[in-house]
Amino acid sequence: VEDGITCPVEVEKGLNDKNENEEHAKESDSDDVGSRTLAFPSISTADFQFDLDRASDIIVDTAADFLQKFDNIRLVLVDLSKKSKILSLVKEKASKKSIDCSRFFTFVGDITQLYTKGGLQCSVIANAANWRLKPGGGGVNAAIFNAAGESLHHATKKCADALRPGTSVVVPLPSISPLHQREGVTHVIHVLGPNMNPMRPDYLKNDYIKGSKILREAYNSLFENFASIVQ
Ligand code: AR6
Repeated sequence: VEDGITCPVEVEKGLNDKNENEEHAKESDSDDVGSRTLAFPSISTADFQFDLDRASDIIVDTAADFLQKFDNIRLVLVDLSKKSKILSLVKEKASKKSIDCSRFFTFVGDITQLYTKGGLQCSVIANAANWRLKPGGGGVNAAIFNAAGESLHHATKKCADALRPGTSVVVPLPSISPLHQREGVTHVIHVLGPNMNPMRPDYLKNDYIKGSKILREAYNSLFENFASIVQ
């Protein structure tokens, strides 16, 4: 074990990892931690092609700042695969920063099935959206709009028409949505991150000064919006 690691280096919390999942399910039942939990994907690092090393620094920094300002909340970075590079980078960097690992951790699973498949209760989930806030496309945006059904589309339209890079919008998820009923998700926060993919709008041409600033703003906006729901 290296110096400076305050939490044991965690084994991957996968969907097949019964012990880890049961642990979280128990916590949730005892004090309703689910209503104070935000699950979020790594914004901009797949379709938008943002550098993973820089993104992981930004995730750990902004999460650590946020956890200092608010106790009583929990942040969970989610990705689909055990082999996720962003999850391992974030885990490694978080463990070196003395972040409380019960309040910030990584989880392997589909963000639309965290409770039913993983036993993890999260009332709020974030989406890596597109600027028009349109369903489909691919990645986590398509997964969330598909799982939530038409009602998320309607609810989103009531809240905003579009997003600027670096901003987010809270959408209360109607109780008729399957994602609300099955998974207990009460809010979706759409986040638009910086884009480094030449085939997508607002392409930043590898400008990581601008890109990193926008990614930081995106996470700060996401976490502040989450805090406003919980408070
Ligand atoms: N559950 C958890 N994580 C997921 C899931 C899922 N179901 N699906 C993907 N991820 P991306 P971006 C992870 O590409 O880079 C869309 O088409 C994925 O492995 O969804 O911000 C939008 O419409 C990665 O770690 O978002 C935009 O146009 C992370 O989620 C554009 O892509 C984000 O990957 C946004 O691109």
